[in-house]
Amino acid sequence: MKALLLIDIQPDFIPGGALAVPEGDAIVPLANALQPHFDLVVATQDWHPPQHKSFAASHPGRQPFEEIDLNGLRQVLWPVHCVQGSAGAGLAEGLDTNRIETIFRKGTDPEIDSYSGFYDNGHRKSTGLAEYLRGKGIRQVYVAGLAADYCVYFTAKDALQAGFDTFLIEDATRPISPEGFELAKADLQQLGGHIVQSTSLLA
Ligand code: VGL
Ligand code: ZN
Repeated sequence: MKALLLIDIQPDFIPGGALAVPEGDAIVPLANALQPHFDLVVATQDWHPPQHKSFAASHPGRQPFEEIDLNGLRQVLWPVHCVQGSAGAGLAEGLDTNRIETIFRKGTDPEIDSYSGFYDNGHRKSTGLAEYLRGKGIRQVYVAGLAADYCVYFTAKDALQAGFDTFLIEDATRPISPEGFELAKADLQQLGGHIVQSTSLLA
C-alpha cells in the first residue's frame, strides 16, 4: 500500500505568502493529479502558536533567516508564518482536499520547531504519523509539498528511519534554497531513499 504525504501546501508558503517558496504554487496541479494514484493521501499543516520561538519576531533584535541556538538545537529564525487559524495557515487555494483522509498538524509546541511530519526537530515527541501509516498497511511513502529543503526533506528522512520505502517526488516540490535541496537529495539517496518524477506515477 502506497501513501502520498502532501506537506505544508499552505498559502504562507506560496508566492504572496509570509514565507513564500519560489514557484510554490506550481506544485498544486501536480499534487491534485497525483492523489488518485495512491491508496492513502495524508496532508500536514505547519500550525504555529502566535509567539512561536521559530519566529524572528519572538527574539528582540533578531532578523528573519538568522540562526540561533534554541533549547540546544540550531534554529533558523523565520518570518511569522502559519499562525494557527490565520488564512496563511489554511490549505492552498486549488488543492483538492476530498481524498485527504486526515491532516497532521505540527509546530504547535512554542518551544521547538517541527519540520518533519513525524517528529519535532529534536525527535522529542512523535506526531503519531508513523503508527497511523503502519495501521493502514502502508509500506511505501511518497513525499511532495513545501518546502523541499525543509519540511519535505525532514519528513522523507524520518519516513526512511521509520522503515518505509521512501520516495521524494521532485517535480511536486520546490525549495527555499536550491543548494540546500541538492544536499538534501544526496542525503536521502545515501540513506536509501529514492528521487522520482511525477510522470513515473501518473501513467
Ligand atoms: C517550513 C520553514 C519553517 C516548511 C515550515 O514547511 O518547509 N519551513 N516552517
Ligand atoms: Zn514553520
